[in-house]
Amino acid sequence: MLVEKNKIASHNDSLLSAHKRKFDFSASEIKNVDTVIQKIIDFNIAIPSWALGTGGTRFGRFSGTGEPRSLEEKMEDVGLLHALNQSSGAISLHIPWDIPENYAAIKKLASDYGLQFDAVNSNTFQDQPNQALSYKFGSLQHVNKSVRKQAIDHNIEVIKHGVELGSKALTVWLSDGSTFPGQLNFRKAFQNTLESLEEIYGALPNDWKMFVEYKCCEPNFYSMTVGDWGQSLLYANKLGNKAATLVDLGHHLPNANIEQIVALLLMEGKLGGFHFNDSKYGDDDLTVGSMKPYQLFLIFNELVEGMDARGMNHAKDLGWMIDASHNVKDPLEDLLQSVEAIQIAYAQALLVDRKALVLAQDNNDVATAQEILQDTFRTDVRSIVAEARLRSGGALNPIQFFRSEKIREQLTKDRGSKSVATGL
Ligand SMILES: [Mn+2]
Repeated sequence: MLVEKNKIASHNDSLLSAHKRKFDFSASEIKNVDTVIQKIIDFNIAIPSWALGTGGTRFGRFSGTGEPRSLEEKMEDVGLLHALNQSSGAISLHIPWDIPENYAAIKKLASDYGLQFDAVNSNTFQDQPNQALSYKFGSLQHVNKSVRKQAIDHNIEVIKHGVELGSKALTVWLSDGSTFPGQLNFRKAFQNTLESLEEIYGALPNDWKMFVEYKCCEPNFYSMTVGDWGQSLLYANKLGNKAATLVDLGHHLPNANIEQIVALLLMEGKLGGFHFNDSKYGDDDLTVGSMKPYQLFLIFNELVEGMDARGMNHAKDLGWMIDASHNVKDPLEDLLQSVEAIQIAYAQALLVDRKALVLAQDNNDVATAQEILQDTFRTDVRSIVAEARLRSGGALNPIQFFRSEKIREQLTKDRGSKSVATGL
């Protein structure tokens, strides 16, 4: 389903005068507002193919309606999001849930929707039907070489799919670890994993990156073989220039200072990409910015400062992706909220008075440093983000448009009320 441009235009017309009032006020307070808006326009966030259906918990899954039944329909959904916000112009595929049957047709569909293919994701955290060997006791770390080989081959196959589609990165997230003390020799598990990753790394094309994602716990509850940024960085450093750490906001122990992790990884040139979500207790996979918006802003503050210090392009030099699961909300509405939360935090980070902050830091003026950050965080930039959407052809209020145009109802009519997104 393609959103008609004239419908977005009439939606925007109906909201224009109220928007203009708010925008003129906000813009008058911001230096170089057009530069800020252009940076927001350039900044796209990839949508993972698994976030388009209703997720579930280990207790149950309560499906929505009109969920995408195929890769083509998942792309249709991302195309819808991108049409509304003009900032979701990439999809991240999960193999084997989304194996393309016809590369040319899928690439044509992507270009019809204005989408790129972001990082491809491998899956050795579950067994697939007809799989020869089980990952019950790990994959790349496994004590049995043949299991490791099977997992390595899978990752290389994922790279091949990505090459056909024009992806430039492989994200490896491992559920490997142990659940009870004594189950695993940590050093052997690390070395097996490193050797396996080296083989996968060897199959990466020259212009590709490998993102090593870490997670503190779950599904293993005693040790994770890539459990934190230190372990991920060890692997990435040993692997080489094409390997980097991927930070998923939900994969830390409670109260971890994620902004500091981000700052140091960036300093080392080893931050590869981001998985955005939010959480209160663990890997809750909640809507970005719904729990800890100040933390999100502080992370973006480090990202902008650190990327500028290295002369990096904000939009292109790191991988930006949402990684969330929607148990009670419409996935598309949730993703629209998530993208907007990211844009707000990014816009605010662009507004931080860097010179004043450095001066305050150099003078140990703690109160001023705090004032600078909090004052920026409390600045309402929603109309600036809306203006970026307006200028790039998106909707001033994507969720309002989604509802008033009855998009979910139309998808339900097309796909049925009992469709289940593949892979979940
Ligand atoms: Mn993730």
